[in-house]
Amino acid sequence: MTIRIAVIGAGIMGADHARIVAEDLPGAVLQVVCDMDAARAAKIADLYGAQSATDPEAVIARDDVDAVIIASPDFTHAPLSMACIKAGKKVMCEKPLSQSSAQCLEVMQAEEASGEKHIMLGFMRRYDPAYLQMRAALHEGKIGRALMLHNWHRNGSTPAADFTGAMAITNSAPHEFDIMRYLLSTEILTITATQPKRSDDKVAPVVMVLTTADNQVVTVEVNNNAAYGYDVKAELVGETGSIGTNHVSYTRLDKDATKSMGHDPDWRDRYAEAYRQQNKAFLKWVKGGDYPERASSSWDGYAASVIAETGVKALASGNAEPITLTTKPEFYSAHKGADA
Ligand code: ISE
Repeated sequence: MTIRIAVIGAGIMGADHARIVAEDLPGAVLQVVCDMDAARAAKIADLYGAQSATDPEAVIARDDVDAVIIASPDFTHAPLSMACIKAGKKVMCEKPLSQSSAQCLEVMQAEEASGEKHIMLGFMRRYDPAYLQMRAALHEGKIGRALMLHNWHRNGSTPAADFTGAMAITNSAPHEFDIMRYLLSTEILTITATQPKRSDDKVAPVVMVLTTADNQVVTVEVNNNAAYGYDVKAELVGETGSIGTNHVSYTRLDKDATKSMGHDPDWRDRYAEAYRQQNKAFLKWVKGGDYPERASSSWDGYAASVIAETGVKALASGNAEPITLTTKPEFYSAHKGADA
């Protein structure tokens, strides 16, 4: 059975998910691309012979749509995920589930009331080979007990013109907030956040230090104006060793007595394989598989949202702020499922 997928949002991520579904996801067809900008929806849809639309709720309800990928603006993620639950459609929702943890709780309550999982979140680093090898090394005892996790998240320039320091925490850092919980299999207890001052009016980096329920320390630098390229890396430090990402280029240019390798322009290139694997896992689940063990669920989306909200508070207060999660519903307990 070919799964007919609707992609909601025809911006940077929606266009990339439409391409993956249409060109690199055997067993799926790109049925419709939906965007409030009809011309933008049609431009992407026409590339792949799909239909286009402008009403997301109507698209979600369509009988010829089996599953949904939400890649519309952040504020639409929770209400459209709720619409998918109501329509009985499984959804891969780009991060964040919501920048409001209260709204995440509403989605969780609706999902639990439906009696089955409907939502996978687009924290694609859980499907990135580098992070998976780091997690495997930890589980195989290669570095001993985890002590620290260092993260550097650098964009060449801010993803949006009105980007702020708080958005570095709520828009970019949720990737780190999710992957640190997945790598370390723990919850986060406290967060501090601070910024250096730039000499210009660009958004300065945000540096965060977090502590975990297993007495570990996690550092996160988010620099949305690194200038030199898209450069995301991490290092997991254990008691007997350390393992870090080592993203290499496909080529090295030797010229003028210089060796040089390029940085990726943005996340779509750096995480191309992760997005592909994530969407494969989503399709397998939609086709009747178990909920993917690696998947980031609505609970994980809620946890990332609480950490982000607390990080913004810490940036303002200058203090270490406690992170308080609600009791995890049994519904979201460790899911044993198959992954692609
Ligand atoms: C963007 O929204 C993403 O999700 C990217 O993965 C991240 O690296 C970037 O900083 C965000 O703005």
